[in-house]
Amino acid sequence: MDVTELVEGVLAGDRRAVARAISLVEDGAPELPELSAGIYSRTGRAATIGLTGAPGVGKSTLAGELVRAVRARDERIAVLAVDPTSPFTGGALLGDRVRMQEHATDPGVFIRSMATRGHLGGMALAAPEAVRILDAAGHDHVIVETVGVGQAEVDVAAATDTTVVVLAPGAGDAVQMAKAGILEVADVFVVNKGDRDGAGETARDLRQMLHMGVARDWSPPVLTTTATSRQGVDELWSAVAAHREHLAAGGGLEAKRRQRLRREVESLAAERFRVRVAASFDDAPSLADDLAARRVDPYRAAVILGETATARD
Ligand SMILES: Nc1nc2c(ncn2[C@@H]2O[C@H](COP(=O)(O)OP(=O)(O)O)[C@@H](O)[C@H]2O)c(=O)[nH]1
Ligand SMILES: [Mg+2]
Repeated sequence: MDVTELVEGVLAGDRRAVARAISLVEDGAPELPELSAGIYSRTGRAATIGLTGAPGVGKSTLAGELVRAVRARDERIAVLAVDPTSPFTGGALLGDRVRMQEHATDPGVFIRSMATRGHLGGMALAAPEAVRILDAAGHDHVIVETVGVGQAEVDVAAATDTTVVVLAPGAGDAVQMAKAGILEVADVFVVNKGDRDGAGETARDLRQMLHMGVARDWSPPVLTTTATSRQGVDELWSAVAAHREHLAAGGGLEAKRRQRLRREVESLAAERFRVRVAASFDDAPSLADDLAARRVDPYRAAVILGETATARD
């Protein structure tokens, strides 16, 4: 494959090139480093938004409405629906596409689902590269929707400029979120299905829970929406914009992105080293024997293995 051509296609915003590039990310293809090198200097423009919350709370419906709001201003937007736990893009993500069907033929909108396949380090490392591809392709906004609210999903959704946590009326949700560490990473809370009984109560419970938490320099607002009738969507968009302005004004956006990149590179480097270490037992054939015969203890063996891995080329 001609990666130079692919890079040019992505930078020109060509949809097929973008789709192809994201498939390379999913597969952890060997062309990935070259692709990354080609696009990286052209990233950093897009505003990124993470949408997380339990399955069925209305994330995709809300994403579709946010797309509509962005398109009304004639800006470009991409939605990346991510399933960090499944190697297949399963039913949940298919449902997402149905929910955003009306935007499918709009050239200013790119919708794509993504699952982990071959990528080293899984979705936590694959998703940021996919977002950069969408960014380099000229989308003004990139929404990252995760299928659920587990640790992997929270990590993916939190790797954005603004993380939106969506709930629906009903007991248990807020407690579950506190456990998953979501209260700390959320910048905006949405209680969707505002047309259902108990929406007010859920919002109240959530506000109370937030009051008990540690004070932050940004107090996450708790909004109520009814995505199916478009109620509260403009307010949600305003809250996202306000958070972004807050970040930008205090230099926090740069700091947040910088920290995110550091963590990403640390994980990439660690993953590379882990693979080398695993392969290094072959370079030190007697080490396993020495270990088994109790001539070398595990701590000493780890040092030897690490050195063997470092010397590997
Ligand atoms: N009553 C009601 N139903 C909603 C609302 N928003 C979404 N839904 C419905 O909830 C279901 C799940 O929505 P979906 O967007 O796929 O949720 P996701 O799994 O979080 O992405 C769909 O049948 C939606 O039509 C809402 O505000 N009120
Ligand atoms: Mg969805």
